[in-house]
Amino acid sequence: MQRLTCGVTLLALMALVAVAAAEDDKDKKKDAKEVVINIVKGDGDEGEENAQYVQKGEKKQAPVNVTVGQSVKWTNDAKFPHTATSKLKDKDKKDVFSTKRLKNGESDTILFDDKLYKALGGKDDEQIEVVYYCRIHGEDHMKSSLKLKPAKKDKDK
Ligand SMILES: [Cu+2]
Repeated sequence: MQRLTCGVTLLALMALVAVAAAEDDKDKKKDAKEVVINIVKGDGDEGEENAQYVQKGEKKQAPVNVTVGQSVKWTNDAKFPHTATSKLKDKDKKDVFSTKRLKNGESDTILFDDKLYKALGGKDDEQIEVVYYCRIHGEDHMKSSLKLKPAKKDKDK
């Protein structure tokens, strides 16, 4: 009887582990799809005009790795309105990408697909640096970058 109980317990445990592993995979896939950057107040009295672009889970601004196919979601956690706008402009002098004007608490998401990678100057599967800034406060106050690299190609090609 004791052995039976033991076996059943073991089976239940194995099932739990399997479920936990599956959940883990799901989380990883979700993480892999979207990069989250929070716009937060900078230091000092002029911190609102010198807000920082900080990746979720990080403490300070730094270039953020993005793989082609991922989305980047910018959320404004600061008081003043801000944007995340590509430094690069197209031939009509329009932003290659830009979030909308984000008020406190608002978010905007941009998909960095292959088309956008190429529009940003990407080619030959090279990683590129994508500089962006805040259109409202200017790049002297708010500027950061993404390191955008193509996804690994499938083996069959
Ligand atoms: Cu700003």
